[in-house]
Amino acid sequence: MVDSSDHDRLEEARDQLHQMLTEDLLKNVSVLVLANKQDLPKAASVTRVAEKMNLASLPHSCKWRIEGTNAVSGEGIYEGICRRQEPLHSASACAGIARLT
Ligand SMILES: Nc1nc2c(ncn2[C@@H]2O[C@H](COP(=O)(O)OP(=O)(O)OP(=O)(O)O)[C@@H](O)[C@H]2O)c(=O)[nH]1
Ligand SMILES: [Mg+2]
Repeated sequence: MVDSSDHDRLEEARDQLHQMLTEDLLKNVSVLVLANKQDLPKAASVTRVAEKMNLASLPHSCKWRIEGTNAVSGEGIYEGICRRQEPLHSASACAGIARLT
């Protein structure tokens, strides 16, 4: 879960995610990114969070999906977790970013 309104720390989140995914043990994991605080006016859009997190550059073996959430109301969280069985977008499917907004 990342704070979409904390623009500076999105870079830190990006670096942490990409670093973690270089670990051998994590090489086959799927990634669900919850772009939280979507209700705040200064929040980056889900598309923008995906771009800032550089999701499209994750290794091709890594399936990922991004979902906008509001952790206060719960919006998006159920959808994000309950859709986990659905195929995630592969990193090569850049068009997936647009479909997720
Ligand atoms: N408006 C809004 N507020 C949220 C949301 N999720 C969490 N919060 C509020 O954010 C506050 C906590 O902020 P966080 O960013 O999680 O934590 P922090 O104190 O900034 O500490 P860090 O973990 O270092 O970022 C609490 O008051 C939560 O109620 C959300 O989706 N929308
Ligand atoms: Mg914070």
